[in-house]
Amino acid sequence: MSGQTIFITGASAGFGAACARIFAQPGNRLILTARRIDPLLTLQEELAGTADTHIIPLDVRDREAVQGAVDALPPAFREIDVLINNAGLALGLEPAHQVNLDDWETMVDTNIKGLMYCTRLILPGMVARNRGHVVNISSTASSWPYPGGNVYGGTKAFVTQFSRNLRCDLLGTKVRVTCIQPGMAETEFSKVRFKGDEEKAAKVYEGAEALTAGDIAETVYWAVSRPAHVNINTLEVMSIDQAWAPFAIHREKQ
Ligand code: NDP
Ligand code: 8X3
Repeated sequence: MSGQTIFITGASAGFGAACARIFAQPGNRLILTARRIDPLLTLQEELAGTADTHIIPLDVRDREAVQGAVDALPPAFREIDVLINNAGLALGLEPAHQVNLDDWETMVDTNIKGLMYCTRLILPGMVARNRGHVVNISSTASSWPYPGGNVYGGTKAFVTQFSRNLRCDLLGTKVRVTCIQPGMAETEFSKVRFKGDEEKAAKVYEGAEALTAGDIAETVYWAVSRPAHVNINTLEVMSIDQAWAPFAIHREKQ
């Protein structure tokens, strides 16, 4: 895993930052992107001496900015080997008929369109070099519905199916595609979902041992470090304290 150039979206927190830490090895070059520059600078400082890093303040919803960021990569960082499409978010848990439509739009723009832009702009180089790996962070919410998961789960279902379709398009090349579907993991995810309400966010994980960002980074690292002829298609990863619910049945009062 040395000599790799790794482009990570959403590297300012959670899974993305943990991926940066695990891939930070001598000889690797990390491109760390997110909207917030301060945590990226802190991470860059932390990783100094372990890997070369290039940080880019980037909102993946901004197609031109993604194009500009890819076009302006310094020569040493241009040949991307691994793209970790991780930037994403859930907003709210309201039922569909009460939800804030702007929140739905933000999730679509980030989780679907942002991931599309990064993939479309970085993939041609991988195909031209006949080498590369796209890792898409989906979710258990892509397969398993839950109340309030409405558009968030829908965006992650897109990520899962898009990953499979990419595999079809890339057949005949040596470019790999992996889709990771994590379950409940304690990061800034719930704080973002509940718009800064830390108490509500903490309740999501209360009394249970959630996955950590490091668990998911290890999973990504494992998938990427398989021999070049092995493609890990999809991995669903859950905490031991999480499982599926039974079917919900509404009963009229008896
Ligand atoms: P965090 O909130 O801790 O991290 C999310 C990251 O995404 C941040 O670095 C944030 O950076 C970045 N991000 C959000 N919006 C944008 C944007 N428009 N442009 C660029 N970067 C953006 O959450 P997680 O680490 O948990 O989430 C990472 C991914 O994992 C997401 O796709 C999420 O849906 C998925 N996931 C999370 C699970 C969980 O339980 N935690 C489970 C399953 C999947 P910044 O705000 O600085 O832009
Ligand atoms: C995050 C996990 O269950 O909150 O994707 O949707 S969940």
